Amino acid sequence: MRLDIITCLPELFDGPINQSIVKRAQQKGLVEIVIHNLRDYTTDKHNHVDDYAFGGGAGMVLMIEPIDKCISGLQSKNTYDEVIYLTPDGQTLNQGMANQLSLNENMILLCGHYKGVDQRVRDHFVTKEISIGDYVLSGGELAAMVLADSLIRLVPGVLNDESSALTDSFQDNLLAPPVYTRPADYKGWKVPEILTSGHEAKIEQWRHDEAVKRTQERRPDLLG
Ligand code: 6GU
Repeated sequence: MRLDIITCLPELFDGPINQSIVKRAQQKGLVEIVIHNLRDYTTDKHNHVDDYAFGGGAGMVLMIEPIDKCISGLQSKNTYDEVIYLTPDGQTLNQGMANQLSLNENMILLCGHYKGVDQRVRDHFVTKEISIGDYVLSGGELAAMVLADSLIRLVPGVLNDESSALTDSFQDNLLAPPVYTRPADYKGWKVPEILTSGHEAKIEQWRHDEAVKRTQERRPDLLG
């Protein structure tokens, strides 16, 4: 999977996206993340990426020209399955969307900022608009990192067996069951006996029952 991320704050991507699982995925050659600084695609001498909104009002709007130059340049070299714009008025990300998107090979992620991007970018370049929840962030960068992480861990070979994506919360619309590790008795707080019984089928049944119970208690909306 290759992700081309377009941003006017490239330094933000020096952080979490280069750590841990995502870092290992890149080192293994399973995933390539390329950050593009919008400022590198400006044509004016002050390298402006944004301007005042036509019609007035507070907040700057990202201009179409640098975005066009960046996206068109990428599309002339590679074919992309999606051009995703991260925006609070997009479709709310969930595990089902992450599963589907993880099947794609190449995607462009466009991070909005300030008051967003010129609507013509959305009309003519963007194929999908995604939000990561009903709250407002200062820009699309954190949302792009959240989306990227949720996709990368689903790429075959990225996770080792012990962190299998199949048993995560939200797979099968169920929350994950409780987990325990040694010691089996800590200050009298005991691990459920079934988990140390060695009875595999019973343990699977217990985990499923606990997952359903937890989902009923915390997220009945997931059960429909
Ligand atoms: Cl994708 N962008 C911004 N700016 N805020 C958000 C968001 C995205 N998703 C939730 N809040």
